[in-house]
Amino acid sequence: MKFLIINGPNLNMLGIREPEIYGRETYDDLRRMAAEGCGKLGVEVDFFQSNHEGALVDAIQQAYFDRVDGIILNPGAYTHTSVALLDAVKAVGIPTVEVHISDVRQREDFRQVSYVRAACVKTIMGRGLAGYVEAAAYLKALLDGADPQQ
Ligand code: CA2
Repeated sequence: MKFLIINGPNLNMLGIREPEIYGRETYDDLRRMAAEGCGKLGVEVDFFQSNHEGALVDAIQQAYFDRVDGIILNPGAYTHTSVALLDAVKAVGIPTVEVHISDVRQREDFRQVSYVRAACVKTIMGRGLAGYVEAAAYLKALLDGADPQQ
C-alpha cells in the first residue's frame, strides 16, 4: 500500500515563524514523523510540497497514474480558495484525508471554508504534526476494510 502526503503553500516554512500556531517542528521533522508513522503501519509513503496551485493539481493527477492508494492533503491556504484542488481530488477518486496542523475552526472567518473537504473521506485538524500519522492510520484501516474509528 502506498500513500502520498501533499503539502501546499508555505508549509515548507514550518518551524521558522508563527510557532504559537504551527509549532516549532520543521517540514523535515514532519517528513520524518510521517515516514516513521507510515513505516509502523507497513505503508510506503512519498512526499510532495509546492507553493503553486497547478503543481499541486499535477501531483494529485500523477498519484492516479502512479497507483497511489491514499492521499494525505494539507492544501494550506488553497484549502479556502481552490475549486481546482477539489476537482483534482474528485477526478482521481483516490481516498483523501484533509489535514490541518492548526485548528482552523478556532481561526479567522476566511479559514472556515474548505473547498476540498467535499471530496475527502475525513478531515483532521488541530492535532499538530501527529494529524498526518492519524490520517495515515485512518486511510490504512479504511483500505484494509477495517473500521477506521471516527
Ligand atoms: O493549519 C494548517 O495546516 C493550515 O493548512 C496551514 C496554512 C493555512 O493557510 C491554513 O488556513 C491552515 C498555512 C501554512 C503556513 O505555514 C506557515 C509556516 C511557518 C510560518 C508561517 C506560516
